[in-house]
Amino acid sequence: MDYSKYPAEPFRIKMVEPVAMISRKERERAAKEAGYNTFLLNSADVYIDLLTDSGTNAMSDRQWAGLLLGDEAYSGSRNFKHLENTVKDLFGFKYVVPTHQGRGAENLLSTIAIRPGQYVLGNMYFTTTRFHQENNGGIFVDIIRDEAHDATLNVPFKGNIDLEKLERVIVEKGAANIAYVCLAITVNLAGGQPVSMQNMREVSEICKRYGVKVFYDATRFAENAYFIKEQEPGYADKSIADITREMFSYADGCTMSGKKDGIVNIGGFLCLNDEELYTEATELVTVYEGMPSYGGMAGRDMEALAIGLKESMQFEYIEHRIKQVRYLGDRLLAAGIPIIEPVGGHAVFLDARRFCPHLEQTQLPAQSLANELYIESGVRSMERGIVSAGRDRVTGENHMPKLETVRLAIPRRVYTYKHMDVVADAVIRLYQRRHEIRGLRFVYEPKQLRFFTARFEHI
Ligand code: PM9
Repeated sequence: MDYSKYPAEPFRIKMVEPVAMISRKERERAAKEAGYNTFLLNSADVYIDLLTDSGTNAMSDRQWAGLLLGDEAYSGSRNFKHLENTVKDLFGFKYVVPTHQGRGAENLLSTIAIRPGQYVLGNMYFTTTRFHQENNGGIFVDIIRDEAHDATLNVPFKGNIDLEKLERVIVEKGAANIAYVCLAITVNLAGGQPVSMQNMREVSEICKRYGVKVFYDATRFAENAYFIKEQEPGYADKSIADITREMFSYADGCTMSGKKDGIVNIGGFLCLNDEELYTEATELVTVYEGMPSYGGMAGRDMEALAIGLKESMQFEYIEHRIKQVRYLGDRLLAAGIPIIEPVGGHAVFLDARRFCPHLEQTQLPAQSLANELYIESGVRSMERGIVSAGRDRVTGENHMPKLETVRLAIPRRVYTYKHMDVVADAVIRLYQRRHEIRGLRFVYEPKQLRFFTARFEHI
């Protein structure tokens, strides 16, 4: 084993949670009872849970200690001060509004910054983000570079915004009709692909020229910062903290789900520089989340988040994090399994189009593959394809994303390299009998964010 390529865990394990695998017959029953939707499985029926890296992280001893310092006053909690000061210090924004999780922040931002009929430009959609943008009358326009929609292209910084597309849309629609640019670091549905510092700088320059605001989806900012350090000329000797500070210097604010790079189980926030927007956000947060000094989080949650944000920027932590995910990807690539390349920050994405070429996209190949992987091995993953993409609000037609994938998302500090081996072996076994994977169809389709609670049956 090359330990610089795949570093050992930079932590000792001091508490464990036993996991068990039920039999294949029981998994078949569980999958059926869950309507062939991996979201609806009971966690007790799952062996290795790669459904999401969101809120599934293992907290450190310091974070657990922080929980005991929770100041559960209704308002003015000292833990909020700690969180607020930490975020201001790390990200450099003027104002911080706490929320219960990322979509709470998305709701606030979309409500205060979008007028109905305005366009919101983004580097690929994300499910909850686009929901809130559209729910507030925004029209989402994807301006990510074309390569991001092709799973086979192995190019760095595949999450970058296409600057020509950005400028063209601003000129065509008129700057006044652009609500803002939403730049995600990293881009989840493109495979956890990072955005380069140069791209952030150039996006900021163009947007400033036209008077358009730029808000980041900062959910996986530390992973993005690591990729910049590793791959962008001029950043090898900079700390993750310096890179983070520079990244955010090109933004007017951000939404954050603390459940990812905050390394906690719940929490989030909105950052802003504009005082008027901040005032509006504080008025609105009391409606949907709670006081501007807790926003739906307990005091102890805010304490754990303040500590987790700092831990996610420690070099040993983030290097292991990225390289453990890469290890799983490398094992799959070595076995000829089709995945999104390059391997991104938080997950490995199986390319269901190439895995199941015998299934049409309308036969939900990624949903089918995710289910078969569970039945094969007890490994839970998530569909990220046509089901997640949902329907066009105007025409009612299915969005047909080019990427039809199954995401193996790795929770932070939870699983070992051996677990990655178990997952890789399961995928490889399934690949050998991939022709047996049958398509699915909806039997229950929720009106919004359908992937969470939809039910399916075999065609
Ligand atoms: N992401 C994920 O599994 C959890 C919910 S969707 C299955 O990837 C980005 C880039 C995210 C994200 C959540 C949110 C919303 C915003 N942006 O889940 O509300 O990946 O904290 O964050 C999930 P919350």
